Amino acid sequence: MEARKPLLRALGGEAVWPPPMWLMRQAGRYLPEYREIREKAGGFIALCTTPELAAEVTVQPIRRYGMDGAILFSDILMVPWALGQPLRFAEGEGPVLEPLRDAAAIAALEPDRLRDRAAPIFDTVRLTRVALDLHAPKVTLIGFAGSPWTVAAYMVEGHGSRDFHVARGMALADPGTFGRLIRTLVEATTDYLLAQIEAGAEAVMLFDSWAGMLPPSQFRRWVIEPTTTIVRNVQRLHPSIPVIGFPRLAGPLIGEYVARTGVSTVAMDTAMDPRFAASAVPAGVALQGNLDPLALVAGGAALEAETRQILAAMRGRPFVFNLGHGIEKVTPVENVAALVRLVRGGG
Ligand code: 1CP
Repeated sequence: MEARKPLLRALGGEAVWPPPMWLMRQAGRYLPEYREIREKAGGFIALCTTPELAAEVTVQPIRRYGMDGAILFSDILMVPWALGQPLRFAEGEGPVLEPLRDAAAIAALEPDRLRDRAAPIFDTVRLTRVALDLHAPKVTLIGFAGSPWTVAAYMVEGHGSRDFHVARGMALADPGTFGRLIRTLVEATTDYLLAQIEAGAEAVMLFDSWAGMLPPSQFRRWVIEPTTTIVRNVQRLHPSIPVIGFPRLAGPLIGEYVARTGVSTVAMDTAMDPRFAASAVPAGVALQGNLDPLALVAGGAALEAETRQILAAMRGRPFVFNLGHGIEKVTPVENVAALVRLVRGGG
């Protein structure tokens, strides 16, 4: 029964066609039903930590579009929050953390308290799984976390940034201190993903949105090595749970990333040529991606042409259709419906 879910089959290395699909940030502000619940919750953290509301938002895109995957509604920055770093989501400004700049601040993080603080997030996973088993038994529940490099970049910088100068500077100038933060995050992220799996997540994804700003030596040290440890930790206890890696803008390092980390599936970003990825990654490893979110905003002929090109490149191999980055807030809901019809048609 489990193994028959199309998304799990593809993540497990089967060439399912038409490919299963879901979209990064498929729950969110482009959906009127999301905006309604967000309003009701008050704030973003309140929404992420109120299991009934977060579970409702997680299933909204399933109800509206019938996606193959439901991704837990939460945020990569809920791990720093659960480690005790003050976090707020300012309206129209994105996340704001109290920046972490020295060894003392890193030593004050509390990995021992993560499971306690993040308990409502694991309850969301449990509630969502019950709802899916009941109403959408073919849908796979995906848990997630940010990868240590990307999460550390936000923790050090304190907010989003075009180039994360402070974090990259610390990684180069004081690798001992930065390494300590990364080790804390490896431990915390492992624990956080294991708890999601224990609560019912059937696959997990590691978002490394800022992987591509590092030079190769730093990419190996801060992206590949920590990811490898987390994947090994998860697979040791849960060998059948697929792990999806998203090393955004890794470019030609995508092959090395897959070979060394042992991820089951690699998510391609918008800039990645799917034909290159197919040649760089072993045929048994699934690829996921990578429609330009702006093609989904544009709709019409552009959406159709871009979608068909990806489908043609991926036909015959294990593949999950997705975007190359998160859905844009201005995406018309009817364009998402048109995309689902296109992908279900198989190109
Ligand atoms: O007010 C709101 O509604 C806040 C907008 C929002 C939403 C809907 C944020 C703030 N996070 C989320 C949800 C979210 N974030 C999900 C939910 C599940 C789904 O996909 O439907 C996921 C998987 C994330 C992951 C995430 N958060 C990433 C990795 C993926 C990516 O887009 O690169 C990153 C980098 C973040 C940080 C973050 N959280 C929110 C914002 C606006 C940002 C980006 C901040 C920045 O760099 O400027």
